[in-house]
Amino acid sequence: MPSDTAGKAAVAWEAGKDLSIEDIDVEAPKAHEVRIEIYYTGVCHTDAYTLSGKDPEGAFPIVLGHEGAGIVESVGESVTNVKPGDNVVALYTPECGECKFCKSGKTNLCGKIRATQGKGVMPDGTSRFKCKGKELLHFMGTSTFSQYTVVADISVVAITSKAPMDRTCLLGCGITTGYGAAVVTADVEKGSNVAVFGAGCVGLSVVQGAVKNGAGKIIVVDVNDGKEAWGKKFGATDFVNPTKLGGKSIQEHLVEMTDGGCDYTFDCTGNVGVMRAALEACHKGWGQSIVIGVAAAGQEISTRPFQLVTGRVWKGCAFGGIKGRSQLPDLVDDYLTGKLKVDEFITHRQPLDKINTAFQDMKAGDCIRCVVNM
Ligand code: NAD
Ligand code: AHE
Ligand code: ZN
Ligand code: ZN
Repeated sequence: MPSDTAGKAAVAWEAGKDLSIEDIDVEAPKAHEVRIEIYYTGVCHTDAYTLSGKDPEGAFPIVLGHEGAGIVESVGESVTNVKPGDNVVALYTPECGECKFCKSGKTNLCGKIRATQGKGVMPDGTSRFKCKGKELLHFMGTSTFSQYTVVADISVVAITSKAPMDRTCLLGCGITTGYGAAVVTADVEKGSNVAVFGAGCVGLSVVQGAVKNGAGKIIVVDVNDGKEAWGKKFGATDFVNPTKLGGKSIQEHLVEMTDGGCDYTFDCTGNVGVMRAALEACHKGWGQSIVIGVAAAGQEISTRPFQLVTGRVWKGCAFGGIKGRSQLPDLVDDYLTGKLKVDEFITHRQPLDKINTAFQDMKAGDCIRCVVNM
């Protein structure tokens, strides 16, 4: 039977404050739980969003982080899908295979532990983390900013040990999200015209997915001119800076560029004004706009209903619509055989004790992803 352990973690004690590196106690995994030694974690904008205090589900103190790779250190009773020593990626979108959602064949959202995950606790309603006598909350069912974390067994997938963990961690969110949005959620058709709003890790991954599916025009839209080269590196055909259109709206410009509108557009900014523009840049009758960006509490999207009456479709996805346990191992194989770019997204690296610098890096215009060595 595994016993309790201890390790370092970056703790968010309060909203809006820097993370603090602490020694924390990590309880042994209970039945259907897995304790992972996290080796590497990415830092995603969603971590910064929750830390900012704008996430209605955000509560403190908490161990953030949801883009992590590591090795299974121990397992609780009745765990059959992974074993100590397995290389794994933590999954904030679990896959139980049994719930109404998993069985529907229509979504990757699993309902089994979503309620407790959103409250920052394990499925039995308690936390496995303690620091200075206080319980710490879990985040997105993963809490990868800790050297040891405990997750539900349905929130972890074993992958080949041939893939380096300092890269596979990024498959825990950003890359899979954008790539899946293009390849699974939109299922972009060959020759179709695509516009990607926001060329961060998520947007560039959409570009990668659109290239894979043989899209025609792939137009990157970003307010940062530095993102033109990034878009082209991943296979975009065009770049537009919407602030440099001399008063013309971005939707009007894209409609002109694509003979009536795009077949698929993707919001990868989290800005509700951009989401509207992305919908309105779609082709009448069939254009689809996929919302990926996370907007803060209280923000709402709007458009004239006429946009939908005339056939445009507004939808969205989490984790790209990818089912982590079923589909992530194949993405790792694609990476190893050179079919999926991963290394190219890593622009910055930091050690755990510099994780606050990693957050600053992320907010700088030249950062695609910063990987933290735990
Ligand atoms: P990022 O900050 O690295 O990239 C966003 C890009 O958008 C930047 O290049 C920025 O210059 C650009 N941008 C900002 N305002 C713009 C505007 N008005 N018009 C055009 N471009 C604009 O972020 P990221 O890591 O790629 O994440 C993108 C979004 O996706 C975030 O909101 C994040 O929280 C969300 N996200 C969602 C999921 C999901 O499952 N739905 C998963 C991961 C991330
Ligand atoms: N708690 C937030 C929700 C944020 C959100 O939409 N999260 C995405 C993943 S972002 C990863 O970087 C997600 O998985 N959504 C589906 C779900 O079930 O949470 C809020 O705003 O309330
Ligand atoms: Zn994320
Ligand atoms: Zn399920």
